[in-house]
Amino acid sequence: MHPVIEHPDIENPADFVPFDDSRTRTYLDAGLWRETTLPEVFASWVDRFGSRRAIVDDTEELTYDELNSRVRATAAGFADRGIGSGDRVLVQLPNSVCFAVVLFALLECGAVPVLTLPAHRRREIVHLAATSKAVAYVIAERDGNFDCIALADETMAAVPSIREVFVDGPTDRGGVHTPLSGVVGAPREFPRASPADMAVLLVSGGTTGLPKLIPRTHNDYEYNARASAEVCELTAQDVYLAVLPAAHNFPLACPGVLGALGVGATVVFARVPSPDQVFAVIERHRVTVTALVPTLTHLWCEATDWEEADLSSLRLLQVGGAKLSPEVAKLVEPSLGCRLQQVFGMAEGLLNYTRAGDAPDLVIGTQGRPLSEHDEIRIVDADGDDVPVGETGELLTRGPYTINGYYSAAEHNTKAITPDGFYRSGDQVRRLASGHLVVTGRIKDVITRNGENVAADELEDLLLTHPGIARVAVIGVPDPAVGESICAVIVPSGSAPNLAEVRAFLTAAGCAGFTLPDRVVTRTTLPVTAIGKVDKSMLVRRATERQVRT
Ligand code: OOB
Repeated sequence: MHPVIEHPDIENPADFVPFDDSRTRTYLDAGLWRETTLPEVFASWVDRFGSRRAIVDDTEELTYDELNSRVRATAAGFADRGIGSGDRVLVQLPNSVCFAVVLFALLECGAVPVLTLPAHRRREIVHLAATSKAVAYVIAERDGNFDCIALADETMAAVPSIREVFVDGPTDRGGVHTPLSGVVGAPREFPRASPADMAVLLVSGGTTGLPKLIPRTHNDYEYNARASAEVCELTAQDVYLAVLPAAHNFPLACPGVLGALGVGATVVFARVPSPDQVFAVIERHRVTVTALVPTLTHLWCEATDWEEADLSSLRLLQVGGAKLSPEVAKLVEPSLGCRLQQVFGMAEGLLNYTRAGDAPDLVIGTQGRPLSEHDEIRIVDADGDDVPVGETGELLTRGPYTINGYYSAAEHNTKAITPDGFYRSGDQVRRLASGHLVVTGRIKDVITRNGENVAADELEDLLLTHPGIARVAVIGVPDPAVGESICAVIVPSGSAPNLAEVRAFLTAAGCAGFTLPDRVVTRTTLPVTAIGKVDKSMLVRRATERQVRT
């Protein structure tokens, strides 16, 4: 007997591409999807774990019951202000109890949160607001020194669909800003959404161009978080630290905030990932699990040399978002005293995890294997043909929690999704016989110099083995003579090697002459994206500007 498949309530069919009936049946029959909505699962967590500690930040702490009361009052407050079923609402909040309350309150009243990151600025926010046709924007009053209200005003001026700005914190500027503290109403029941409809809009994590909106359905996102919690063996005894921006898929649902709350664990929100502040948070709350990007992982490992805090409660460090070098991977257990898990994921869906029982070389040297038996993986060459096991190609994927199209992007979707529904990840990977994937780079991260293709990531991997190089990004800089010239941007450790030394080092490592950098630039840091990945497009822009000036 098949459960009834409810069809999503689609405003404009071109905006949201749902799962088709056949795959919907497969995932329901396999018991992966539970034909439920996020507000319903939230209510079930409250029933099961009511008096346990749910969420904590640096100013307050709520049990599941207390969180529920806040969520229900805030949901009613949003509804009283005209926010209703299917309305998109931009959320841009730092890691905090407020973030969780707003997220669950919007879901409760049927709105679709558009989960932007605190580091997004005018360019991204205006684009995301316009594309989602958001009716409201929830922000903090400020983010460090940054005046978020000014950003909200600019966004409102540029995007007429936004009717109201809700502000967490003091709002003494009057007019259109509504203090979140006043968004309170009498709790009530809201109509149930379709589990097949979109629950949240995530933001794509690319390092080029403007971000895209990623519609995740109730069915698929609930499964995403629950299955991830199982793989990470999360239990009610765990304390999960959200230190990457919680609006990002990794700390939100892999298993993150949602996965942790789903098993009755406690979520601790921290705003600052630097060891001098966050190590004390780990000690104070006896944090057991957290998720980081590779650059932070390196920093945390190094910081254990001088920071005194007791990190003995940590049992699992998840690392993902960008390639973790084996050198840094090897540092995790001895420095932080916990198990490493590599996570290769994407907001678009597919997640790969190394598992507790995996041999050390798989944990150090691979980016894990797919979460679900129903994840379909293809690795294809430039013609779209499958490559043999062990060979490199582009990763295409389809499965129970991978999108069928970006939101409101019909034209782009014809390129991003194959005719049979596989998402083209743009990632270059190789699959081992065990099913584990090794990420070797981005398809587009290839520099074309004098008609020869040079893989940036291969040079980066080699350069990282140089003792004078702590971090490196190899980029192609437009050059009228050769098309693109090869530039190595280096963060030195100790004395930086110069161009001749870098070329000699790579030559000794067996690199061909045409792959050697034309230029070496030394920096104290590399720019990063909103989630902390090296921002190569920014480096290329800077290098290009410098070239124009000189
Ligand atoms: C995560 O999600 P996004 O959407 O910010 O970025 C996805 C892209 C992937 O397509 C890949 O290019 C890269 O980030 N990436 C990795 C990686 N994890 C992500 N590249 C190499 N090694 C890894 N371990 O970044 C994300 C979402 C959920 C969980 C973890 C990461």
